[in-house]
Amino acid sequence: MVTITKNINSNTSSNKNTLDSAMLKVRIEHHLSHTLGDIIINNVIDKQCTETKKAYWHATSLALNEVITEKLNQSQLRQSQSACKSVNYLSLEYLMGRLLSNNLHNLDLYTITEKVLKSLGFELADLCEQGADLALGNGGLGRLAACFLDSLATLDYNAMGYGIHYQHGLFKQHFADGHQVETPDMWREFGSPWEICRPESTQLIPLYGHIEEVPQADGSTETKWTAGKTLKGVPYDIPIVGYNSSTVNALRLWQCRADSAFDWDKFNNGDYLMALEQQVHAEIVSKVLYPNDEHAAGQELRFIQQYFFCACSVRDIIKRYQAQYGALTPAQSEHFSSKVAIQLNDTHPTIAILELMRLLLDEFQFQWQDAWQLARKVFAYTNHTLLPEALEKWPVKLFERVLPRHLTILYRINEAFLNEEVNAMWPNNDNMRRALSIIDEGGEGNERKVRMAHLCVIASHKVNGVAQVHSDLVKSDLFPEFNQLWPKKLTNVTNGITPRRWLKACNPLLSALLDSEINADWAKELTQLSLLSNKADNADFQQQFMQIKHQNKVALTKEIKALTGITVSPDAIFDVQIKRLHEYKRQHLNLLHIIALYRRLLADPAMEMYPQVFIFGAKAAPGYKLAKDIIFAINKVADKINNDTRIHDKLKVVFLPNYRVSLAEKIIPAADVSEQISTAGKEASGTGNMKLALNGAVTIGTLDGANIEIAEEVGNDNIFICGLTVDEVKALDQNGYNPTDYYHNNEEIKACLDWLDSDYFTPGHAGALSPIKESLLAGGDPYKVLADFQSYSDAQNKLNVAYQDKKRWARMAILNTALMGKFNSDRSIEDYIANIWQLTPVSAN
Ligand code: 7GP
Repeated sequence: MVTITKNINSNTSSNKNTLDSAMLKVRIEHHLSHTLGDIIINNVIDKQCTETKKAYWHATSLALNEVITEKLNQSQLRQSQSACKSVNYLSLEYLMGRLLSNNLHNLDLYTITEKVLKSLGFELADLCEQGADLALGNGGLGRLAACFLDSLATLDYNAMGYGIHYQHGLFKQHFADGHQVETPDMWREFGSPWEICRPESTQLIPLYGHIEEVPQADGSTETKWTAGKTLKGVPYDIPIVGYNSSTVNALRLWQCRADSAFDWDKFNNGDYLMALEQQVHAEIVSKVLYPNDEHAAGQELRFIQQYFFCACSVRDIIKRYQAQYGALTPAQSEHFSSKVAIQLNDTHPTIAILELMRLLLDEFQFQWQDAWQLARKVFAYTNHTLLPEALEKWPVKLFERVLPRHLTILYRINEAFLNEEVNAMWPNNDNMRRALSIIDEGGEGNERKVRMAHLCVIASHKVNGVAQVHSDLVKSDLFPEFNQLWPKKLTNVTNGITPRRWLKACNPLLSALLDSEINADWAKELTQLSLLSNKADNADFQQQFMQIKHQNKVALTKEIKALTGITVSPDAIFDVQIKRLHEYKRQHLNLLHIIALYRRLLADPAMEMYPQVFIFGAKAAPGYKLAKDIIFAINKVADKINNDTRIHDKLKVVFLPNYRVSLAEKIIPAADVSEQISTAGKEASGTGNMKLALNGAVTIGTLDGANIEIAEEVGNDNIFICGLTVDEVKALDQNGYNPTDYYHNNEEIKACLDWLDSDYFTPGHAGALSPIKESLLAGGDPYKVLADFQSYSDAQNKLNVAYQDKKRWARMAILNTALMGKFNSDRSIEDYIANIWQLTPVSAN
């Protein structure tokens, strides 16, 4: 084994892999027998049984890891020798999905691995299904972080992702009588082949306790913090493999443990549970991902998660700096900020600012100004939402109890900011001071709270939104005063997606067609796909493109059957809405239209309509009642429609359970229509919209988030735009929106909503679906579902007609794929590099 590894090692420093099939086979079999233990019983293995497949999946992953780890080591050495600047991406969420297929594609080892496994009697695609999703995130923000890591490694930048090693990622979802039921995610129940534990980088993290002012020889005082408790952070590194590049970076995830595993005295006295108390309390910190999407959680445990992960990460960043460049002293300030960038993925990692300040002041003897200047050069912050309920505010009292020293630093930052910067711009203006202060002096219950976003804006040198319209709203509506104070600080970086996972790996048929058409590595240079535009009207090409879509739809029909028992025809329009369930994303607008279609079909069974299948995938936060009501309603309406023979299969509704990255990879290649119907101004960007369009789905959507930029790229003829604009939504709010007007003036809306009150969809349980109607009428319809209904329904009609013109539709689908080049996450990363991080790439050749 050692000799084989050496042979391979000498070749892995570049992006060429010379792992041949013979070697790969030897390695897989070696891991099977030596690392995992032989599973062959009496010389017979059952290749169909799940355990066997799991073992081969594991062995294949371990074999691949030998190549990956070697590349990781080489990359780290190269990055250190070149003394290049690095970015440290701090995020509480990483929605990685499965890694085997992606890593194989990125290393260009997919085909040979496929051959080797075939010779062993397995299908690689089948084995890939055995891997658990790494669901360490909720939705868009977490998946964006995963795409960015892929791009950073692909472009050969020195980057480290930091996060939490959650024992349980996002919950698993199934439906019981149409209701969402959550069960714990067990992604590493039997270990994970991808992670490397790094005990040498363990960190000890103090919290709680008290502070005191200690007089100094020069007459001043110094704040001393005596912590009440210590947590231990143990890092696990997950290698991030660049596509066709020489770089493998790491995602470093912190696991929380007690400083000491158990208490011998208590154990000896027979108090077994109490002996473990400390351990249980510590392990809870990294036990589970908070399942809230766009809603601040508010509990002490979440606050400690944030602090724990920030403290571990900031200490690790400093430790890595020191290992490379020596002591960190005030004289090194400039140097430090020329080597280290820290990106805050939303406000969840805000405490990193305070922790860096605390370390510089208390442990590295920096003066205030030196520490503050350094911090302001290092940090930058990305905002991902304008929803007020997602903007984090932590009670001052909680800060005081858990992080008393950090609070004193926060006060000083605030004081200097208000007295110097705010006062210089708006002298003696109490209103401005109140509006911009990091401390909210008290709304409800007069509780003082820390506005985390204000601290981020004040401490960062750049603040970005994630699509042009969102960044404009961040300037005009969220932080207008900050924008006046620092006109250059607020900026835009439009999101992107990695074309490796979201086309090359998930859509092999389309990828092969693109390979044969495009004479460039399109998975890196995605704008090259625009060459396809020339073929958008070519009958042969249209036929090939749509044939692939059809094959992908056939594959999805099988998946739908297996997961739900529902039969759908691959000839119908596959209309897809996949994203977290939230009122602002308006799955209930889609539902209302489905109910209207059903009603129209019942009234006129001969109605002209091309068959359409509405496919949903969505998880609702477990505590979000209305979101769960909407899931229930969709499932109940689906039951009724799918079993109603009167409508002759013209309409089907499918809610696929347990939506996650690996399921998205199956749905997206098969989609004809992409539903992006958020209330204008509410969806910061969206990234599912990009993935679906890249795979040839046509968008029906509002002028919101990145939809606007997608429309600019594909042109208005190749997208179905509907609904109110941002300005119209604002005007409606200002003039007083009254949803009951729409209810009374639109006979169809009224009939559909009233239908929900009956027991038609829930036999014997009248009113079970009424909460949706209530939210839209008595609840004031905060997301303007009724205001947009007619426009959406009209756009759906146009779409249904357009689909029947096969040539027109093929042209639209091809142009969507062709014109998504802008939304490569490599482009987003290059924007961050140019405007915010200023890194230079380091590659082997
Ligand atoms: C999401 C936004 O809702 C979505 O529009 C955007 O594309 C994505 O971030 C990536 O930028 N936000 C979240 O997932 C989220 O949890 C709360 O935001 C902080």
